[in-house]
Amino acid sequence: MSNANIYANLREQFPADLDSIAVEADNGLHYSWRDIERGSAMMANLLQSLKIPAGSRVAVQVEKSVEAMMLYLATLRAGMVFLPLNTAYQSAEIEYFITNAEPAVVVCSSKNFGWVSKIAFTCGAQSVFSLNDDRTGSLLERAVHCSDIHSCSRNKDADLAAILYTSGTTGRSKGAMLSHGNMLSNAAMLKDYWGWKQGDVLIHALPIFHVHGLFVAIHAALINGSKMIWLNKFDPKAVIAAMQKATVFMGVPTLYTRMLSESSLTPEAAKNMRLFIAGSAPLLKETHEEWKQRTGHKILERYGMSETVMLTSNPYAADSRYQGQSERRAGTVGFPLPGVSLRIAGDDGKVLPVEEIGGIQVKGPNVFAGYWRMPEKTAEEFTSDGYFKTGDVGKQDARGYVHIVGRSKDLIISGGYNVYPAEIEGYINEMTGVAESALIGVPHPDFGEVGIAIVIAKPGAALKPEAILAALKSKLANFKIPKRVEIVAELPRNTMGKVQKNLLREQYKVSFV
Ligand code: MLC
Ligand code: AMP
Repeated sequence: MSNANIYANLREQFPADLDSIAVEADNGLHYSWRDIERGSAMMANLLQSLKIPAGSRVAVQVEKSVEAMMLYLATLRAGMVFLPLNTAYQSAEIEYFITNAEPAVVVCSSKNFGWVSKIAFTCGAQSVFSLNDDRTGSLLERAVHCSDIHSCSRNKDADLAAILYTSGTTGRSKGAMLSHGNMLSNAAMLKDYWGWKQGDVLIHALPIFHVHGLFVAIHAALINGSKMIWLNKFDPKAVIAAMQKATVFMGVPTLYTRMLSESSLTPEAAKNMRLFIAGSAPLLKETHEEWKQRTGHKILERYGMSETVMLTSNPYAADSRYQGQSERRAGTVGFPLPGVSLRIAGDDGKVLPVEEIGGIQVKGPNVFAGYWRMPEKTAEEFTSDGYFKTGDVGKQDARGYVHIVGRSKDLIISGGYNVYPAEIEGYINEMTGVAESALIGVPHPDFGEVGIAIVIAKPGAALKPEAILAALKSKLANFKIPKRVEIVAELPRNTMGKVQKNLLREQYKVSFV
């Protein structure tokens, strides 16, 4: 029987010449395919030497580096479950994830080792290692003594490969359980759908703790045996310079708008490029248009989620297998990907005809099995016939293109990161002198959307916006901090007493644009 382990399948596509370059890192180091194979083998052997059972969680909060990618591959090879954590998360957030996922192994930066290891050991972790972006830390010190030969774990499609938490803290955050089969089916299909070919080179400039940078980008390059030009941090000038020797780029819309501000972005700079892909947040039509004018390329927009990996995509090129799918249309997220079944449902759950707006529901080999240890939440999010309710609101037009027009979930997407208002409101509401609060998303030229907190004081209390912001900064990841706090006398409510966030969004919509 074939092995569904993702690493085993990616490894099969490595080029025959293992000494050719797999990753060109921005610190000047070049890693061969053999380095990736050997480095991840040593780390996998280290993980297995800990005598923890298959399926153990390995929680990782480290700065981006090629070694961090190897740790991801090592976890897969060892048959364990990877749990990536945003580097911006602070102690209360990390404590929630570790308590909930109960990892056997935690890996963090040396600078955070003190507080992270305390949380980890309190929650029953067996080992805590450090790993830094300059190739230092106890993980590598230990792994270097392990064999560089490793026999990959054998897995079935349904075996758990990763858990991705989809929001903040305070008990509401849910761990989406993705299997080897979910991710492998998606990677193999995208290789074909996006026309990956020999000689393609990917510019990797995204963080590697979310679906976009970790799965879509890394899997795409590895399953095509393609070299990556690796930037630990996004820098618009460096990406534009790298286009000379690359062919594919993936980014959230903010990365595109930041590059558009650079005078070095010209058709000449982008002439070697084959494909620009955007997703994770809505790409404005203006950005699409401006990019076309400045580079001659039409950005290909696609849509996905932590729970489903990729769901829809604009077409790469005309293909007789997908008739009618040839044009990349700005303002749409394209067609349901091959194998993905997508429908639009009304509030009553009935499937709606084309052009009608409703909730987007999906089914397919890429759709996750459920939320970690939350069977009730999982049951709520699936229909009785097995469709996952995405929480996104949209329509499918007569030509089959999917349009996302809003969200039924109260969510702000800022620079490609998700911010759940309920979490931030919870923190604000606990502050002395606060009666209540509402966090709303408003348009922003750089991040697409940012949060504004509207706060009501208790009678007699004198609240200061700066104090509220400072208190939030001490507790929450920086991207979740509202860009402004407004103290007001009252919040607009409907007859049921519910805060009308749509009115607030309308009132504050020109705050930053
Ligand atoms: C940084 N800041 C943000 C922010 N990122 N504020 C709001 N939203 C964000 N996304 C703030 C910090 O709080 C800080 O504020 C200041 O900006 C500088 O921080 P920084 O870390 O130096 O920022 P920078 O490096 O410029 O980061 C911006 C960015 C980054 C756009 C490069 O946010 C990013 O890499 N975004 C990509 C997210 C991503 O990969 N999403 C994929 C999700 S997967 P202060 O006040 O402290 O100075 C998914 C599924 C799918 O959604 O379909 O793909
Ligand atoms: P996450 O939970 O971080 O994986 O974020 C997933 C959410 O990002 C989706 O449910 C959408 O709301 C949003 N998203 C992803 N891609 C797009 C896109 N191309 N356009 C609009 N929203 C998107």
